[in-house]
Amino acid sequence: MSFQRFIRNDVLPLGWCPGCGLHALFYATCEVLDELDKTNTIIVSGIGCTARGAGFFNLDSVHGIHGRAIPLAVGVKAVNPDLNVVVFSGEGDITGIGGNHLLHVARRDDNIVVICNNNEVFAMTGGQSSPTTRIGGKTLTAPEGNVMQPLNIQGIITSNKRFFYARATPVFKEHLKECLKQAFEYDGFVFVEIVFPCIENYSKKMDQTIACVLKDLKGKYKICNENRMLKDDELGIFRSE
Ligand SMILES: Cc1ncc(C[n+]2csc(CCOP(=O)(O)OP(=O)(O)O)c2C)c(N)n1
Ligand code: SF4
Ligand SMILES: [Mg+2]
Repeated sequence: MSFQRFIRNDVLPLGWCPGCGLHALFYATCEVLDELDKTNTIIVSGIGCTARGAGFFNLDSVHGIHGRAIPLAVGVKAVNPDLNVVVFSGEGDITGIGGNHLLHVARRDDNIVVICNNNEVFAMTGGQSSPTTRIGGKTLTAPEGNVMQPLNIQGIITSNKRFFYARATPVFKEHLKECLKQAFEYDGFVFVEIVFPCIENYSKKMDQTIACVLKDLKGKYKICNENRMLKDDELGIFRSE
């Protein structure tokens, strides 16, 4: 078998910018689906650059509306409990407009996987500040630099009794794949945060080339192999059991 079986080659290219982390994220996901033989997977998304992943996979998918990927996924799981229900959406979708759904799906421990691509901006609409824009990050709506504290996603997820939170980046591919493997095999609510800033509508505007972004990610993050709260500069998995 090959990971290629999970890609809808007839629709490529789907139009993501050169250097965007989404390419590597989706290819790595196909490799993991292939290795686990997860043909029972369905992809659910909202709206945004990340959400266009719903059309990338050679799987059943629901490309929904902005902010409502999680309730759609919960509905799919409720009537098809045997499916591996996987949400792909941006942090604007999942933690901004859809933030209320996130609180409650995590509290209820619904058995779905949410893979949230945190690129720090509303990328598809041109690069407005999002709930996770770093302090000092320059965006369309904060040209002098964001002054607000970014949302602590890990804190929200891990405040529940049962939880699974992972942070990964496509820059460390093997670690990303390990996170996705554990995510697809966990029984309960899973949140995987993917960190990779939007190249075109964020980093470029701060005069950062793709090479700078990759170098920064490689230099900033260390992989934590302990099961504990991750520091801001760590990648890893923190799960309750
Ligand atoms: C209800 C609604 N509000 C606003 C929009 C406009 N809109 C489309 S994509 C988007 C932001 C996407 O940001 P994010 O979810 O972070 O995804 P990204 O493009 O960064 O991957 C917005 C605000 C919309 N489509 N629907
Ligand atoms: S606008 Fe940003 S997030 Fe969207 S495809 Fe381009 S680099 Fe990726
Ligand atoms: Mg975004």
